[in-house]
Amino acid sequence: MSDPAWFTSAVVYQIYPRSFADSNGDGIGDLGGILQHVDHLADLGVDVVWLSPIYRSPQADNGYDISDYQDIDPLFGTLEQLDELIAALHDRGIKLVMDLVVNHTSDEHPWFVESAAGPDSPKRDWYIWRDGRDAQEPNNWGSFFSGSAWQLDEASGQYYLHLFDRKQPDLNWENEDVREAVYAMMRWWLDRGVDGFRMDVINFISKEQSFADAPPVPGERYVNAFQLFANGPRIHEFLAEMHERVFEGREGKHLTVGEMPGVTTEEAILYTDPARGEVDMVFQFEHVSIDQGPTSKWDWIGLDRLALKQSLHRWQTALAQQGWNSLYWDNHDQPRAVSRFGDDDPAYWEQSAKALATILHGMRGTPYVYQGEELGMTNYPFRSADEHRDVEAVNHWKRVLAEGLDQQAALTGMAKVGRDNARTPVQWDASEQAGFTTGEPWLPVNPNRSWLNAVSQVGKDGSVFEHYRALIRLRHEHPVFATGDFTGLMDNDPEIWAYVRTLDRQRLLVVANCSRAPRELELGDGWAGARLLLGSVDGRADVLRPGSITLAGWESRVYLLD
Ligand code: ISL
Ligand code: CA
Repeated sequence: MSDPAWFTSAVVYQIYPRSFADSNGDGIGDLGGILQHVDHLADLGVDVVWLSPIYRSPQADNGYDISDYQDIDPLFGTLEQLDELIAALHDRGIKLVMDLVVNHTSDEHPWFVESAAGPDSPKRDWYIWRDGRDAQEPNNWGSFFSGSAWQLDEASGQYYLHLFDRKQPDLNWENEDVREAVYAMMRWWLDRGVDGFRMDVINFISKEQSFADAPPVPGERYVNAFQLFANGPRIHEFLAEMHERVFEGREGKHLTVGEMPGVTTEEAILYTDPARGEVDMVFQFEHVSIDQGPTSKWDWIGLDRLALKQSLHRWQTALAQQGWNSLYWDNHDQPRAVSRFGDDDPAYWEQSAKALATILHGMRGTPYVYQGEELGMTNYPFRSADEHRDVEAVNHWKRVLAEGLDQQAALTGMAKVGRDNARTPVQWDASEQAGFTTGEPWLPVNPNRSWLNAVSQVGKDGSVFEHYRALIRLRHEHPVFATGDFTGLMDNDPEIWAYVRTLDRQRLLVVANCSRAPRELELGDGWAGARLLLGSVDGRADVLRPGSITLAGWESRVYLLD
């Protein structure tokens, strides 16, 4: 085998700037705040930072609606501060990856303003304009953020497509000038010193050009037309072209990760096969859809932990020979991992946060840590609809009211899977605003900041933070973490999460008890003599003896035999 790619042993940390740290007291996190905390990232030991969007934006979707790709929104700071951040990170050996949001722009982007000027505009074709059908939308496609995916432009009488908010019109990737403009922008950022891109919903950029109706869903006026815009006819062509036009001939170790809702293992292999030159890795969505019912993301049906484990193990096995995957429990769009997949009851919170970390970081793939995850931050105790700020939740609630849908079910869904769970301020210390701001934070701080915060964990033996730090160090030290083969153990046990990684003579054993009750495990004599690399409970024997072991509730361990 040729040398494994550098990112197989790397760990990425995601910053959602709005909620990370505020340096000027306006209650909104900013670049100045990130600059104050770069040592937190260096202490943790991560290799790459992925920064959610900080470009100029009307903030309809917290920056995922961009009106200028080549400037920083004053809310977050200046280009000079970004240069400073790149330098501060590079000084510490950390790369910076920017968010690339090019399925759509803001409706305030000059490209769209020009496109909307009229049917004869030279940029008309840069977006997706269609005539209506019988004085209604061109088709039945629904927006991810409720309602139709088409917005009527009164002046021209035509509609434009927006898969997300109406302030996020979709670019027309069939148009070569659009593609060249995007590639030029990407090169500009690489020239400025950034190390790659996380590509927002990048598997949506090639749409089925018929714009036919999606199969109707009884009782729904607008439906998710997923199969007509995800992984579309020219997607591989576009990504290969992007790779060639942007990265070819460039020195350095870049990182590209495609966010791809609905991607299958078969497609992921194609997207990430190095020989095809598309992206380094994908974000798949299978494991973050397991607690969702068939109708929508708000239809929360509770967690089937066996299904969760089997899903992740299936991805491990499917990409064993070819392809590379990202590993993540949460991000700015998902509820907090420990509340969703672990147990955030104070009695089990710490062990379960460490168990989730152990399970994920022991796998094959590139692990991602979402800000606050390294502290075991939890969901926010949402009680009412007006506590939510996110456009997705706000629009959903409007629809629930307008259509007389079940309010209690909607509130439960919003509390369980609403995106603002991940967006409450990072808890730096125990003070009232958790050290996030000297002003009023844009979203309230979780009340558990009194005991759950960075100050009480950094440098404290046995803390969640120190556990993450240890796992990241292990990936750097032992190649078996990066490239070892994966074999699932006890695949039908809903509580024990266990697997083996193998590389040459090295064998790694990862075991976690995903339940409150202690569990006895028969490991078999083959593991006698294995060294305990990391455990979540203090005082366990350093070396495994023949026979069984007993894991306390939510305890996890990593053993190495070589
Ligand atoms: O989960 C989803 C589909 O399975 C959708 O909510 C959505 O496609 C997905 O989360 C895409 O997210 C990204 O694009 C959005 C933005 O709001 C998110 O913050 C971003 O991560 C539009 O830019
Ligand atoms: Ca600020």
